[in-house]
Amino acid sequence: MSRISPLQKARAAYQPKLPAALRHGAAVRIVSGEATTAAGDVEAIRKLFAATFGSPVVTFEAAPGCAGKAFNVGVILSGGQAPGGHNVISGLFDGIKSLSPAGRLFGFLRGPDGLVKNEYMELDAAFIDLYRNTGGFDMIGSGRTKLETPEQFEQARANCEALGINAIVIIGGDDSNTNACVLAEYFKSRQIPIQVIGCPKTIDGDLKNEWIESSFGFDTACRVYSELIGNLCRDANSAKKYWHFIKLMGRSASHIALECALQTQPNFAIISEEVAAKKMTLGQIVDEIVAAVVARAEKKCNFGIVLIPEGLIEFIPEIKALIAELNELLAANAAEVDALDAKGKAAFAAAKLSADSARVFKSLPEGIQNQLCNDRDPHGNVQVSLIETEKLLAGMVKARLAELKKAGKYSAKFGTQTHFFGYEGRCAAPSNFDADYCYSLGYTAAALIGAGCTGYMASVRNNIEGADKWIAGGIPITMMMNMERRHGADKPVIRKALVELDGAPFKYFAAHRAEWAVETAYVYPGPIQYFGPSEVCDLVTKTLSLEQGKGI
Ligand code: FBP
Repeated sequence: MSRISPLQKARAAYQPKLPAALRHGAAVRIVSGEATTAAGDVEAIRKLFAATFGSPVVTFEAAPGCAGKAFNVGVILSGGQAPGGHNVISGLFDGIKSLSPAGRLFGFLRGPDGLVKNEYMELDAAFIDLYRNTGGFDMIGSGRTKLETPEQFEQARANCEALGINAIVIIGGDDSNTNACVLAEYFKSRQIPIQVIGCPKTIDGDLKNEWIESSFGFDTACRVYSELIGNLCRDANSAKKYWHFIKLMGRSASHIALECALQTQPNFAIISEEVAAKKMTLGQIVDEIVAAVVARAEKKCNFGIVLIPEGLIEFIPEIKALIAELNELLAANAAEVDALDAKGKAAFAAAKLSADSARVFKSLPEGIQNQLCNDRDPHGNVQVSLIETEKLLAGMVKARLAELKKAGKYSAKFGTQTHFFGYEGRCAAPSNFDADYCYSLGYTAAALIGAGCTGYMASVRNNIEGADKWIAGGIPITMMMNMERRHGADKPVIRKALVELDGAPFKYFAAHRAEWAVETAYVYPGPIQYFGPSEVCDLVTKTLSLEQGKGI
């Protein structure tokens, strides 16, 4: 790293805060709760995880002067980038060293692949110092390889044994933590002395439950998007000539869209989970946006902001059915379809689809019809996340307004701009919250390793309070699992958290959205503040604040 920015230099000196129980090091006193079960399908989970099932939730108490033993630990970053990953590794490093200075940390390179292929580097103090409080996963890289086969587990065992590694820490989302649990079970059931600990990562915010209040990176990513949305709100309100349609990353769940709506108060925000619950059609969504545009036009406000969650398309029942039919149809006629040009493929689909799906397909703009037929993954499935829903909705709203104009029911001008915010936020320098939270998660992982735990996820709770009041400990991963149908088979998985329509964050949004639709009630959050008064630097998300019963 040759040249660093002044902010990065100043930020390197930031000392993340730790929960009180970890202030004296990662050698802690363990407080064990009751034996646990599973989130669902208890008997099936018990059977599949006979060695690790039922472990108690553990929390820590400080044990000043207590010494630990030397651990060699391997760490993996898994899946999409999320701000704070480097701080999890720094916290883990410092925690291991607090147990014993002889402890060593190895980083497996480019994700789970590194563990299987034995591609690694030892992480020493000087190297760790280069990455403290920085964004990104470039320290050791990440990857999306799934760790799930016995062959991979055997490779992992052999590679760990060769390096003298006693524990593996997997930093990942719900799937990666599910795999961490399967790996822990594999080792424990065979008396292989390698512990496995998971850490909850993903900007999507969908890895959370009673014990994991949020996944790391969600806070920072939402702040970056909200800053950008706030800037667009201000631009819209200044120029008064555009409606901005903004798609936000987040895969299936709409947590990011909801949090950004709570931070910026846009004119319209779609929450996919509500669309699915109300079985809304694309036409109904368009109608609702049109109603807001018309209402604002009556107040001479021919501008606005619409937030769209990345996963929306799959939550619209009629589009979900269309995509499923298209997947079957195009796969079954692959040879014939492949020989056609883009237009020909769309015509083929329109002719062969069921009447309902053909109607929906024909109602879509030509560009989207082409995307549905042409942009397919190696398995032949539509690549839903590539569909430009922001352009789709902007185009459909425009077409509907043109009809209204013809009918003499609307006379204003309607200009649009479209945006997609996703990658912009995934590698931002972690906010104070994420810097502290991630460092604490890494340190907690070290404490769990020191206490001999395996099959646990590091948990740092009570995040609404200052870090000294945070509760650090470990949650048995089996406790978060249930059985779900995946690729034609029943699999044990961590239950994904979607936006709850009876949860406080959605209720707050629902109670205010009618006013935000018509009024110009924007809030401009501005950029993340790393230095300055605590009330602007040490914030938590609105989602967390509302979920924990505090106002916003
Ligand atoms: P994770 O679930 O692995 O944390 O990934 C988050 C995410 O940023 C999603 O929001 C997005 O849909 C996806 O990754 C994009 O993946 P890719 O980096 O492969 O384009």
